[in-house]
Amino acid sequence: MNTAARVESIDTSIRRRYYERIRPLNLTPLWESLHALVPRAPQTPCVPALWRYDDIRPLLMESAELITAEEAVRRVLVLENPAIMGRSSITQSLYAGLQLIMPGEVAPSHRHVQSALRFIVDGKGAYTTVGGERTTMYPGDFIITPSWAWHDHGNEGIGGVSEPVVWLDGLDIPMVRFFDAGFAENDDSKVQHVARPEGHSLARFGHNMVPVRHDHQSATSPIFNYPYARSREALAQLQKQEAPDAWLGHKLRYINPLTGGSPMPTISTNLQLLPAGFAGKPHRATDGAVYSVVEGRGHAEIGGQHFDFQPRDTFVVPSWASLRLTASEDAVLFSFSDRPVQQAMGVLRESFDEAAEAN
Ligand code: GTQ
Repeated sequence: MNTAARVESIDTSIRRRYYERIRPLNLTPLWESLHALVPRAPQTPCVPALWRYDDIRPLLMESAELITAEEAVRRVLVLENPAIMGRSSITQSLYAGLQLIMPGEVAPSHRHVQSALRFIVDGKGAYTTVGGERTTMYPGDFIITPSWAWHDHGNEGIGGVSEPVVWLDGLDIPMVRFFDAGFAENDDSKVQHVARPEGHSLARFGHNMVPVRHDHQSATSPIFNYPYARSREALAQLQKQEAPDAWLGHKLRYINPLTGGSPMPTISTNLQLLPAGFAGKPHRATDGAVYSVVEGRGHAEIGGQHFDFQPRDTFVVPSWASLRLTASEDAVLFSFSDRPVQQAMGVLRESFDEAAEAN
């Protein structure tokens, strides 16, 4: 027998004894795990899931009787992917949660390396202050807290309305944890000093114009509130003017006006309109995504599983799971994913062919 033939016929128990001998030296044989380490196609442990707001809202309101926003620092129910419970992750790279702030409450000022987005789901009259500028939050607004920016939230009511406000938090917590790059600080004061008038960033950067002399250096967009009224108006115009894309409907991505890239370095965000009667074709991408339903009812078929959605629901589409969207009424969906990171790595893949349903 030549060497190769002799080795191929070796008893696996001999190999196992060898593995036991190398383990104390912190060594492991690649050939036992190679296929799992470099799979032929993405093998996410995450599963599709939908969180019904009608189920969650009473539980969120109950949380306000258990703990104040101030004691909690952030009173949030974390949306955990059911297949990876205990990791505060909705996908491997993204965190999502529903944050509640009651009238009169304050969520004290702090800052951290993790970037956050807020997508306002329910109620109005709350504000967030980011790096010295305050913005009042309305349903459907997409608001950014950049990495390391001071931020506090409050709810003082507006126009005589005083009601609980709930938003979807999306953060890159799992990414920062993966890189072990997290730092955080509490502020000296609970509420930040407001240094600039409300709407200042939007006036400077939010009209397809930017100040000729500005010193914005950050990797995050200089706009930190993308108001729903404006984004919705764009979709309404498009709906009148052109046919919807067969896969996505009318889908726009938010941009950093200084770069044309995503408003946040780690998270891309989108708003899409599915016209009543829309029956989209299946598509998939390696960036798993979180969706928040703003308007309308419809259906998402995610990796072969079926979910009916209605306003304020949240659902998650795992990496490389096929997604098919249909709408019985005009429906508007906000979504976010780790796309900019995958693009920076050169690994983003997506498929819009008719065969996306296979696998
Ligand atoms: O509002 O600062 O859902 O720091 C998780 C961590 C929200 C926030 C979250 C946070 C925040």
